[in-house]
Amino acid sequence: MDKWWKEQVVYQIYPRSFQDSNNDGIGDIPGIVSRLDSLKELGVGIIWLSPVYKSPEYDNGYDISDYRDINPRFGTMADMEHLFSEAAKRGIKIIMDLVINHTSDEHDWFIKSRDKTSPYRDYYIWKPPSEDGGPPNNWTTFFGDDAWEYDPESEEYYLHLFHETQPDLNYRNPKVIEEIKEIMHFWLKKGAAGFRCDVINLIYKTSFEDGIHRVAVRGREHFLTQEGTHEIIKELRRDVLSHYDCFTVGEAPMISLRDAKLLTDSEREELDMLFYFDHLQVDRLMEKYIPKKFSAAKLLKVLTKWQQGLEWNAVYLENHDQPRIISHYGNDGEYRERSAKLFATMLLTLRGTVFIYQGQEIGMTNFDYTRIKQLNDVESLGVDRLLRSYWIPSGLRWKWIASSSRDNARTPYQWSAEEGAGFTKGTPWLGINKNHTKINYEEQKQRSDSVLTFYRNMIALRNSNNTLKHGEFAPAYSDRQVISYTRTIARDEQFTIILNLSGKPAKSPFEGNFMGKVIVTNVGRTNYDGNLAPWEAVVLKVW
Ligand code: ISL
Ligand code: CA
Repeated sequence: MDKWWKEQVVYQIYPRSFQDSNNDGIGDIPGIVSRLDSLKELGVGIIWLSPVYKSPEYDNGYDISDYRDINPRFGTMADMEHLFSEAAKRGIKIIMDLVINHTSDEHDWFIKSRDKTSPYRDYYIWKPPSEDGGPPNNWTTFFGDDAWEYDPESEEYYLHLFHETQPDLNYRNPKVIEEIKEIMHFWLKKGAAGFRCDVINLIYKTSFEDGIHRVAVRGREHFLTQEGTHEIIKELRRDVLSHYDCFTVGEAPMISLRDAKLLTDSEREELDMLFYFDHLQVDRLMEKYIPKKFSAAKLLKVLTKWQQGLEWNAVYLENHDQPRIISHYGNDGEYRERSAKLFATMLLTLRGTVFIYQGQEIGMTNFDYTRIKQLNDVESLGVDRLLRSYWIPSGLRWKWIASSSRDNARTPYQWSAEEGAGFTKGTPWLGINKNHTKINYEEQKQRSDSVLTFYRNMIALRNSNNTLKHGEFAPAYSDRQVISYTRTIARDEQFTIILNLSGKPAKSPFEGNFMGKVIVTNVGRTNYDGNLAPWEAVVLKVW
């Protein structure tokens, strides 16, 4: 059998929004334990758990103040150990979120590093002001601000590529790398089956020269996937990961295919797979937020580039940083369920390890907020400031932010139609979408034509079919509405997948002379005649 992590579907849990068990309005670990049976029924084999470590939560846990302890708002270490064992009883493994590009500014290391004479000073990137007394260079963060924060005590700046409460670690310091190895051993010994490696392609900064002029993330050419990063990942794999039966999936903003190959080709022994972003930016300028026209043909081109370009992919359409796919590329109104099933079909027929994000399996939509004050996300608020500095009027700012904000994916899970959506009986930390009365797990669990049932069936098909897991991907057809691709194991089996990514009827070129048995449909089709209804997905078994 190939590597077990190529055979299973992964389910990402964002703990603060999944299930609250003590009615403080925040999801927690005991809440996750209480929902494990629903994940088992769904057919997932691995959970990716977003950070539950001690944190002041300026970036909702991606700012860690103690890697070896649990945020009391999520529970205790005993709760975490109980989650590992309860998941294992159900044959479910858990990978942890490894956030090592930066820590929280409340981490003990950083508190000590504020003292210029401390041995921890060199754990971070401290620099004196430039001649004019300003920041050491012109870099800017992923959240729209300057990347340097001045510390009047020690009269130097420290680097942070994200929020100012997330100081970047210094990977030129071997002591930092040794600390990270110990943290990885700690969680692997606890039972973690591997790691999702947060912004792993940013960790090594080759130089601190000014970056070329850009609107966002200025200076990236000095820290995006540098040679030093490859060396460190190889070392972590050699000294830690290779001693356990585990896997890694890197998250790599702005990654090129060339660099992604270097990070994931198996003979290089670095990462096992990678989250890239291109396929979710087909209708966006500058990574996110600024919309441009969607093109189905462009999406197939991008999917093909990555499906054929990498030895193995991590395939996903949603996570805690992305808008809900049916609101982003689909239709979250009249054809909500049908378009949700279309994207389930796309996701579960692509080659690679499949990642499903909580709520995607019940067709949750973007939030129903109407103004920026309702948002929590530090990125959305930073982008609003950045757009305001370019005199973008507030109405347009809100339109762009509402369509891309990370809070779209962070509204509490909609378990039932009751008040609190079955997520909490307290006041939720983030507003629950009012559409939970219609879109919820309980309502769909028993319904044979629900999005949830469709995901369960697609996952079962995927889990049982070698061609859908390992078959070769090839583009078959595309136009402004329709994309089609095949999955093939030579002399064994071939599927053709045809997706109408539009709200209008469409035709595909396989009309008439096309043979193939319908094995998946989201419109109750029994035989295929080349016509496609709005948002229709069909999978044909050709031979
Ligand atoms: O999608 C993004 C870039 O296009 C950003 O939303 C995201 O911040 C970036 O991908 C990095 O994400 C990761 O690191 C951040 C944290 O805020 C995100 O939640 C995490 O997924 C800093 O740790
Ligand atoms: Ca709670």
